[in-house]
Amino acid sequence: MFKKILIANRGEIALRVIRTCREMGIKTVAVYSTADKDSLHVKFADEAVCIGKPASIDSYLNVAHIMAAAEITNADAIHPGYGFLAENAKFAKICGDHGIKFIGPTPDMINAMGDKITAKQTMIAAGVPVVPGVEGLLEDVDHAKREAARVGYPVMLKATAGGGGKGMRVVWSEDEIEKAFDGAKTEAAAAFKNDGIYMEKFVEEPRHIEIQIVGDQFGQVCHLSERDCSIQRRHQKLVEESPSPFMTPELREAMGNAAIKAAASINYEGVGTVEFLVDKHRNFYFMEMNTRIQVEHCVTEEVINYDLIKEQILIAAGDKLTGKNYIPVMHAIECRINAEDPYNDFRPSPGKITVLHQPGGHGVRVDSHVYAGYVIPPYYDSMIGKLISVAQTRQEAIDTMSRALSEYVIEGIKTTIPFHQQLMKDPKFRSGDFNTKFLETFKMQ
Ligand code: MV4
Repeated sequence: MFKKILIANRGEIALRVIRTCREMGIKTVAVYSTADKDSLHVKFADEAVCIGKPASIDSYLNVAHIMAAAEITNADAIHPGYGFLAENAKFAKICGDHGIKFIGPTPDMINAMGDKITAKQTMIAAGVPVVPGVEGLLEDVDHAKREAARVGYPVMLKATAGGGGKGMRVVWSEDEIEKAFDGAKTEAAAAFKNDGIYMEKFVEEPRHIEIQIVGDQFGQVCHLSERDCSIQRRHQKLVEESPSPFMTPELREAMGNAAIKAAASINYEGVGTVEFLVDKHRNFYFMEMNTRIQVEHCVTEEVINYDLIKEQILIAAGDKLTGKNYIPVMHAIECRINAEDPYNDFRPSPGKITVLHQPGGHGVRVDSHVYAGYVIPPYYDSMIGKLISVAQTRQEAIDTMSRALSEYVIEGIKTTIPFHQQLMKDPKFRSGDFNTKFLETFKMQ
């Protein structure tokens, strides 16, 4: 087992990893930017090393500084968390080259899923359902026009280096395609330095349902059931839950098996998530695979009673899986608490938290790095915590969430708490009748 893990991240996920390490008797090293010197992850780790100025590029993305911190503290593994370097194959390779275990998949596995066309071709070969469309890149506008006529409008143009909505366009008819193709290409080139575009049939009003998987170093892959992440705004998830209100035992079995096939086809090692689009007829299609721990991993932990960070560490150290898949025995909901103003187009609201009271009690979990007096820096994402409710049924989990939200006091900044309070009362949300378009028409009262 590892003796000392460096956490190449900040905020709540750094704290989350430190907590499990402490339970496992593993020493921890925090790294931090000058903007984060007063952060809890710095205080709670056994050691802490400053790795640079506030901008991510100078600190949490600065590979040389992070490797130097690992060498001087004698860390034998690095946990990347999510975001920053978590899906950076070059960083995973550099860790290996320095004899430091990267807690996650190998560089080859990260690359296989990082390029979306490659990933889709791998899925087709593995027998995982994908959205019908064109295999490979679109050469030019004329090629796009010919293929769109064959696939049938509406179609979607996507960036092969994309994910998260950048370089993506819906095209409803031929007269729109030239502008959409050029726009997607320009946007992809600017965002990813890769302007490769491909085409799919547009799936209307889909749900976003993802399957958590885990694979060991010996080729065994298991699934840990689904999370419904359909409550998103501009590709930012705001609420996740498990089980999905749209799930059936048959669909779970089929999607679970597809996710296992997807991961097993690349001999996947570590925890990962296979994202699917699910249409109203319960047809499901591979969308992409995330080769990291995700923000919303907690809802899975709560419904199957399983520490996913501990599992990541055990697998990285060479433990074998039992081969068992897990089905939810509870219902969990996660609300992302962001320093944003929901009455003002979710505008970021960094600054000092003057008063803080976090909820507690039966069925409530808070994963957060903030405290009274903490100043939220403007340099990073605006998530300041996650509130998770757990109960035997969905209705009870919603009621527990409403109660917990009503106890949450954060003064000095604006937060997404009022949004979540309103959502928990929404009849459509309460009935489970929602898809990825739900928030487009949601209005704050
Ligand atoms: C789609 C789609 C409909 N049809 N692909 C959004 C992010 C990127 N990973 C893929 N996305 C989508 N791909 C086809 N063929 C609709 C979306 C989409 C979406 C997906 C999941 C959650 C929220 C979304 C919001 C808008 C569009």
